[in-house]
Amino acid sequence: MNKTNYRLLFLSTPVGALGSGIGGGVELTLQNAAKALIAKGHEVEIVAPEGSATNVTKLTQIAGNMQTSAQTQVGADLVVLPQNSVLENMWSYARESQNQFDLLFNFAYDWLPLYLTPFFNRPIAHWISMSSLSPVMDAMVSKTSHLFPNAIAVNTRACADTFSDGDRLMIMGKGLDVSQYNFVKQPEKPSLAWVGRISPEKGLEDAAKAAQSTGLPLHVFGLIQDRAYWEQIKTFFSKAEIHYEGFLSTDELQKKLGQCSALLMTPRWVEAFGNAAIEAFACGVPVISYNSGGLKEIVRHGKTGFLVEMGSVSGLIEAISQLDQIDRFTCRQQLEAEYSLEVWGDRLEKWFDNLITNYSKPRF
Ligand code: HBI
Repeated sequence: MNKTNYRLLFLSTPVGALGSGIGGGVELTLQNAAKALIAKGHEVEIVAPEGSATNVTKLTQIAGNMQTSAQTQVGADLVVLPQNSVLENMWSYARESQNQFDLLFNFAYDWLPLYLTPFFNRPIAHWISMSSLSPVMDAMVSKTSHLFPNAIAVNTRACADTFSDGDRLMIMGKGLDVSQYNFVKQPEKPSLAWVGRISPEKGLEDAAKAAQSTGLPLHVFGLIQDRAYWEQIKTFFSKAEIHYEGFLSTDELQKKLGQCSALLMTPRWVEAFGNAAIEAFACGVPVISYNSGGLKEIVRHGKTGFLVEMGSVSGLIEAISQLDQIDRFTCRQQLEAEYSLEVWGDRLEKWFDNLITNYSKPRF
């Protein structure tokens, strides 16, 4: 059968401009998904808030007020939408231009795009980038998963299981552009890395404590989202050697990350995936992580890193002492086998084939 080249509209997260780091992992996910599908001959246009930047494909910037972050809506029964919301304006643009596309791909972790799905005359695929956070969002995820079976994807089974209709969600994994990451066989000197938005749910304090106990330097990469939390950690762990490296481009990040002995992942929440884990693997860096969320499905204990009991800093320290058991090339091999753009692109394309071929508006 001759392969159809799709015209796809990607709608980014409304919490921040693409490239600002405010959108966290979902910015990388969106751009890698666009790369993966463009490599397979499809066309992608990205819609994102004003001030966004990308070198991957055509970008349409939309004005309006940023959306309130879902992390501030934990447990909420209400939907919050600012006046002249960029989310509302992005979806007005989508409604006006939908007939130029075969499918829309939503990356916002928000109620509105899910609710709007039956109002459109094009299939909408949804990427749910975090675990369950609020009843009002969970209810809309469930409702949409019943109206449009297979239209909602998550990274991992662990993330899906936090939603009441988790069995109706597609487990799509993740992919990255392997050619952007250089494998480092052996770092020049021992050190630890931590990558992520610096915010309480990411548990940076545990990594600082492990660094202080082992005396190893800790290189911290990511946007300082919660300044007070960051200052608290530096004060409390004043004896730890902490180097803040900033929110870096992929190329700058991989150069420094590759020189680390291990990446510590210390999430306090059910980490939906953990982009940093596969970026570390791409550089040959083993991952020491809490045995929680998506990381349970990514890290091979004793092979590409270690999984320790949730919240156990002593477990982190124990694992750090066993790092010489890990062959760093195994990390790179797992990445290439399971998380390359080709592997992920095939999965996304099959998903879209199914949604486009079987699309029909629900009969009410
Ligand atoms: N909050 N309301 C809202 N919408 C998002 O798209 C969103 C968010 N908080 C965090 C976030 N996206 C991303 O950082 C994660 O999806 C990775």
